[in-house]
Formats: sequence, structure tokens, C-alpha cells
Amino acid sequence: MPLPKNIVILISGSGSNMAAIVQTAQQQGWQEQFGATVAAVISNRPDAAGLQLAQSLGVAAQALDHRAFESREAFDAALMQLIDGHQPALVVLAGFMRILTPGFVGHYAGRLINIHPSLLPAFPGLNTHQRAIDAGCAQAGCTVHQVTAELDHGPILAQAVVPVLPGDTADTLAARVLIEEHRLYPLAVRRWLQDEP
Ligand code: NHR
Ligand code: GAR
Repeated sequence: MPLPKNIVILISGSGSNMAAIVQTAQQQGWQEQFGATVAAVISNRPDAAGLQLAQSLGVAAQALDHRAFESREAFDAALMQLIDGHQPALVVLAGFMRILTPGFVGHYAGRLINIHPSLLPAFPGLNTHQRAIDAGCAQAGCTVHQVTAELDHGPILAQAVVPVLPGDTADTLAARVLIEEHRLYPLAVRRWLQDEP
């Protein structure tokens, strides 16, 4: 039996990427294969729909409202304490919308990953789909990367490509990319678990 590997997933919204990872873990038996468990889902938004979704999948769900803190440093310190209560081997950002401080990123160095809805290094930051359409890109996609202090600039672990189609809006393109995210993110987490000694 491998050493236990707890996974903590951070969300801010609907949590569909979180659900894709949890369901893949359950279906593929990551507990038996890798000793890996999604131990908790944490949202910075108490009203995030993904919290209910996590509970319905049998995963502990917690909220830590960033608005209750007077600085990013104070929020990140409390978030670290909450996360570390689960002794995570891996922390997964899945639609998590708060920029993290260098102190937070350093604390989880090498075990903190994100999925970003563009083909990095193109379009770091927000509003990626509209920016890809406005730039006339023929292709768009998503990127799983390690999180470093510089936003959306960490080492790339996996990417998936979709076409940009005539008449696409940010919403239609986002929906096409999201389907690929749900395939790519569980794959990338699984590979990380396999490669991790
Ligand atoms: N933190 C660090 N240090 N490095 C990264 O690469 C990070 C990160 C935190 C989140 C996800 C990222 C994305 O995939 C991510 C990567 C939020 C913002 C943002 O501007 C930008 C990029 C990402 C996430 N957030 C605003 C802020 O002031 C708030 C926006 C909102 O609440 O809607 O934090 O795109
Ligand atoms: C996903 O498309 C994710 O890539 C993106 O938000 C969506 C979250 O959906 N992330 C960001 O934009 C981070 N800034 P989900 O909550 O249903 O997984």
C-alpha cells in the first residue's frame, strides 16, 4: 500500500473541474492504486455551487471567505492553516479566483497546480476566451501548470487544444474548452500521482 496522498482542491465557483477529478478518482480507484484521496474542497466564496457538489460526491467541503480578511497575506495564512489540517501531498486550483501570495506559493512549492483556460503562455490572467477571439486565434484550449509566484507562468504539465469556430462568442468557446478541461485535469493529476514516488 503506497503512502497516503491527500489532495485538497480549491474552488471559487461551480466546481465542475473539481467534480471531474473526484469522479475520476472514485471510478479509477485512485485510493487503491495510489493511496490518493480527495480529502477536502475549499472555496473562498461561501456561496460557491461547487461546495454542495463536493458534499454530494462525499467530499468534505469548507468555505473561507476572503472578504473577512484585511489583507491577502492574512487570508492566505488562514487558508494555509485550513489546508495543512488535511496534510496534503497535492493542492489543486480548480477555478480558484484569488491570486496567491509568494508566501503561500512557496509553502506548497512543487505540490500546487492550476488549470488555466488558455494555451499558455498566451493569455495569462482573466477574460481569456474573449481575448483569444479578439486576437483572431484559430485555436484555443487549456493548460495545467505548476503554480509559481508569477501569475500563470509556472512550468507547463499538460495542454489540450480546441478549434475557434466562426461565430464563436466567449461563452461558446468557454464551453468547448471546458469539455477538454474535464478530460485533461484528471489525466494530469493522475500522471502527477504516478510520477510522485
Ligand atoms: N496565484 C499565483 N501566485 N500564481 C498563479 O499562477 C495563480 C495564482 C492564483 C490563481 C489561477 C488563475 C487562472 O487560472 C491562479 C493562478 C485569478 C486571477 C485574478 O486576477 C488571475 C488568474 C487566476 C486566478 N483574480 C482577482 C484577484 O484580485 C480576483 C478576480 C475575481 O475574484 O473574480 O485576485 O486564471
Ligand atoms: C474553468 O474554465 C477554469 O479553467 C477557469 O474557470 C472555470 C472554472 O470552472 N479558471 C479560471 O478562469 C481561473 N482564473 P469550474 O468551477 O466549473 O471548474
